[in-house]
Amino acid sequence: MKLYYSPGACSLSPHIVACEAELPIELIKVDLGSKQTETGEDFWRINPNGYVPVLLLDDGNKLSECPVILQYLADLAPDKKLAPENGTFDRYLLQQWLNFISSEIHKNFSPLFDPNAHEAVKEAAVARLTTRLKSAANHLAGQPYLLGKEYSVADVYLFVALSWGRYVDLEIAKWPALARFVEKISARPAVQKALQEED
Ligand SMILES: N[C@@H](CCC(=O)N[C@@H](CS)C(=O)NCC(=O)O)C(=O)O
Repeated sequence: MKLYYSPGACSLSPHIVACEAELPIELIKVDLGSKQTETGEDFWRINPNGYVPVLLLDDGNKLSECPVILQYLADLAPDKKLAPENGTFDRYLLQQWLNFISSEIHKNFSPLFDPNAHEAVKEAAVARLTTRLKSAANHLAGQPYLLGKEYSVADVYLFVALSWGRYVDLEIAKWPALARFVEKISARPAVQKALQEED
């Protein structure tokens, strides 16, 4: 399997999950500015939307979209219990969190990284992020992980999104529950391994 990634981007989440699940994965770095891969491929041909992550399977099939790739990888290693079993109510709760992180958190960070975004757009994004992060913090105040006692791929995705706070001057530490969560997840060996591999 090949994972097309950009260092520190949302593609770090499937990278961490591959490390957690001990799945063999080949990393292909993408320059998101030029849309060229480090192997000289035109990334537009890998993903017509031009964004990472993309998971290229050994049979030639491809998957994009973080919430889907994360679940696919978790399902390849069921013994690691990184996602509740398919068909259970807990699996829908996992998907609820993955969608929340994707549309309410991840995508509200996007204007903050966009040098062409107007100040008003950035302010609106920060306001929305603030309410969504507060909601995640309230949820995590009483339990170690998003799904309760069980660590899952949703925690990995949230951890990666929270790591962007420092680049856009959004202080995650103002929510102690989130700060504790980040500290806990970042101490995991698989997380450290993926961070080192992305340099
Ligand atoms: N809907 C996609 C969004 C992925 C995404 O926003 N990727 C960013 C990095 S975090 C990216 O590659 N941006 C470059 C671009 O859109 O040109 C997903 O969930 O995977």
